Amino acid sequence: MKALALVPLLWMASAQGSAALDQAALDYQQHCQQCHGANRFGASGPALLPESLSRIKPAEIRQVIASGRPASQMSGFAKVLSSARIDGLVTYLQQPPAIPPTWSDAEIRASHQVLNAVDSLPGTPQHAADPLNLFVVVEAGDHHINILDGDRFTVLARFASHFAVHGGPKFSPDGRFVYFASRDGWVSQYDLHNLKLIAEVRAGLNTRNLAVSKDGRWVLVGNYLPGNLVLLDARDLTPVKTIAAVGQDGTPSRVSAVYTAPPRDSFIVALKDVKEVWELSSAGQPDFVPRRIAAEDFLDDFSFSPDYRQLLATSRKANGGQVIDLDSGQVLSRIALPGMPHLGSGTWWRRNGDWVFATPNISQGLISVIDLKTWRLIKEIPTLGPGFFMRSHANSAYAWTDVFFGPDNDAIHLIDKQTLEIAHTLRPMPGKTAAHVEFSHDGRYLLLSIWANDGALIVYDSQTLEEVKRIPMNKPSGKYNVGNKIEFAEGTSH
Ligand code: DHE
Repeated sequence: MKALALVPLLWMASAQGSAALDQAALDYQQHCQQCHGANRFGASGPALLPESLSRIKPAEIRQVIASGRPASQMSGFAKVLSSARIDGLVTYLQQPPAIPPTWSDAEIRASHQVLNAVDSLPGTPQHAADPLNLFVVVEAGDHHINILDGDRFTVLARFASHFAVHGGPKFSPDGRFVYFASRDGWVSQYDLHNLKLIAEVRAGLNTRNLAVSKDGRWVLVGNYLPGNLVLLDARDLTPVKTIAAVGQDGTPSRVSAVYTAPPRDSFIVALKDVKEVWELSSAGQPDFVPRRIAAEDFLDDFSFSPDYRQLLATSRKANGGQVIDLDSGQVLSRIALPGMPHLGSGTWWRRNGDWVFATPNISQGLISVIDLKTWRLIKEIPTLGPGFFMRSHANSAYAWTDVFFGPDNDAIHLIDKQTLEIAHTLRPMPGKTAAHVEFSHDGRYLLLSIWANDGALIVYDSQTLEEVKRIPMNKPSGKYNVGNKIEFAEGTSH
């Protein structure tokens, strides 16, 4: 891997490489910058910075430049640029820009747009659906959001999102507003009563996720680029404050993730490049000065215990997790988690009266189940391949988990929450990835994504496991039930 990573550097250092990069810079100006911005920060097209492209393999970048992206404005350049010049562009886009990218408070403010004034809109739902049983469904294939009536399973509204909405959208405590974060840093606020966009702001150049305070007054956004937290007024996303992610010793960091901890009336923040967890109180008149908790490792992701007093945190580089007590700030325990758990997508439930937490692992086909009293790993459940997401509901006997990676990615396992055995394996659309479920508010139905461009949203009866409805969609990814989310219900992600 290291040798491969050196290749572009060595190539750049050569006279041939440097001439090709100069040509690529010219090609970028001529063919790309109109949509992707002079500084590659993005405009009508997405940002093309190394941070934005790190998840995409060079071969895929090349394919998109050569052939375009279906259902988007990105056309192919294979007839305009030679193969060597396309290669040059691929390398150029993966290099940091000559001037390090910045996104200042002034730029955040300038990007802020109120599209509909909340005061001018009715304060009650202007549709006939149950507002607590609406689903917000992200359609990743063509970057759209669907609002679904959770009783009739019909689409009430569909609108374009910014490029690559990632992570769970978060809701105001009354369920009226939903807030989305895109990987390119755009935050959008949508009114579920009036089915209208309220406001947008670009809070960063590369964003991880956002959280809404317990009282619904604040939205806090965590960024990789620049490494900071951006505080917004939840009424209309007016920028309030930027908090640089800098460790106690002055080391700058990226933000891995930010979550709200309602019983603590605070935000909890994981930092990726310094060994600290931050707690920022949102109670009363908060100053948003972080309380620093020393961690034993850098944190990529974490999940809370049901009472929000402890957090189970992981570093993807390390082979394990650490349990941090948020009150005392002490590391309580270390847990063997062998396969890069995606903790934000884990879930907990009661088993024989005690809480257990279960998480899939991105690099190994197993589910780790942990006793939340002793923090002991009580079971590793082998699956058909590594998974991403896990979900359940207090009224369901099963935790549903996908096999996101590998040849069995069309399978979905239903784990019996008491025996911790796989009770059923479904293959809803053979050959197509089945992933991510969300239950209706009462737990009677659930929605499952067929994660493909010609995919679908499948509605199941959660008791009989019968298919109730299939709605065609373009790579539906996450979906979120308003009632479950605002109640921080057992089984859903927080
Ligand atoms: Fe996610 C949630 C991190 C890659 C789809 N993902 C999250 C959260 C974190 C996270 C910290 C919780 C945030 C929240 O909900 O507020 N994800 C990461 C990564 O570090 C990782 C592995 C690599 C990366 O570069 O980001 C990663 N995630 C992906 C994907 O490739 C997925 C499958 C497709 C995509 O959209 O990029 C993906 N992540 C999701 C989804 C959620 C999510 C759908 C929300 C899950 C939920 O049910 O709440």
